[in-house]
Amino acid sequence: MDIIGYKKTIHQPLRQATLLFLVKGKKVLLAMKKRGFGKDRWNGVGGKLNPNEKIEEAAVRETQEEIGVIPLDIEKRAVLNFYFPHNPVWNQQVIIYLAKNWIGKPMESEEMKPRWFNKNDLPFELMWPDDKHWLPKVLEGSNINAEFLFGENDTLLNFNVAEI
Ligand code: 6OG
Repeated sequence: MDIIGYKKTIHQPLRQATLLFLVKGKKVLLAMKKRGFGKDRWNGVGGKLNPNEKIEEAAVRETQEEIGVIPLDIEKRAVLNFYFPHNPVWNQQVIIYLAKNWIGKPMESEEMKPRWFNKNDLPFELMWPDDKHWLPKVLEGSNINAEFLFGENDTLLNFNVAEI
């Protein structure tokens, strides 16, 4: 199964989700997901849109809910399409944002436990397998469009990453 072949079998637009990273100088904030999709992995913060919500509103709301800070001046930096042919309800388009300014101090919630990491020392073995292919580029300043095809057990089968 390749990405082009699988995309031909999909007839509705991908459901959207947000993913936001706070950055401070050489550091980036990741959060350990404590439950649900992506449990036990470090990731940015985000989630699905509520009905009638704009994507930027969802990015801000999810950040506030998950780590208790209100991001200001969010920058859209990547669009990632994820395909899971063995479980298509997981198919999603994730919009990546960075924020350099925010109100409040990151704190733990029921869903996420935040921690600062050096941008050049990220815990990729405890992150989604796609992250190493796009997150360093985004943190260095690139804008990215990418697509990833996953197999069983979150195995990354195929991907395309374009800097735009
Ligand atoms: P909820 O379903 O819990 O939101 N997400 C991914 N993040 C990374 N880094 N890699 C992936 O590869 C991802 N797939 C989804 C989007 C899920 C959160 O996880 C992100 C959302 O922020 C497959 O509401």
